[in-house]
Amino acid sequence: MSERTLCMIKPDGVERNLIGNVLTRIETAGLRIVALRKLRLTTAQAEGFYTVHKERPFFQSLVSYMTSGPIVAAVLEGDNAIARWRELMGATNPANAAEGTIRRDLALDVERNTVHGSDAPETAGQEIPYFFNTMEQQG
Ligand code: 3AN
Repeated sequence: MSERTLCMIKPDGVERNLIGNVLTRIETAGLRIVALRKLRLTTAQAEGFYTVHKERPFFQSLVSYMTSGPIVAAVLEGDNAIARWRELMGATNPANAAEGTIRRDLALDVERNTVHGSDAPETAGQEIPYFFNTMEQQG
């Protein structure tokens, strides 16, 4: 079944000129890029995005990292896109990520792990409109 998911290239990826590397992996895997933008999150926007983690000990550090520089947000589409994008990303901690995944190949540590992907259809349904309005989702 065709699905959509939110992808982010986080500040460590943008800063190290890895946008093209990540987008190439996405396209090579056969996922379609429906929408794409580069932006810098404000503190309030990063806190809002990661609100499910607000009680976690790493929350403040995560927000400060996510606002430290620009990110790239994208909507990806394809059969089973949510699981396929998470498979391409690899495990949250790059030390545990499988060979050939983005996090294994490119991530720095569990916080600066280069990419984000929605983890379920409900999350994708909240995260996509966080970055893209209806017209921007028509690509
Ligand atoms: P994922 O990004 O794989 O869905 P989540 O949703 O559990 O993982 O975590 C969201 C983000 O919070 C991660 N991408 C990472 O940047 C940060 N994070 C998660 N766990 C830790 C941790 N133990 N220490 C520091 N940062 C973390």
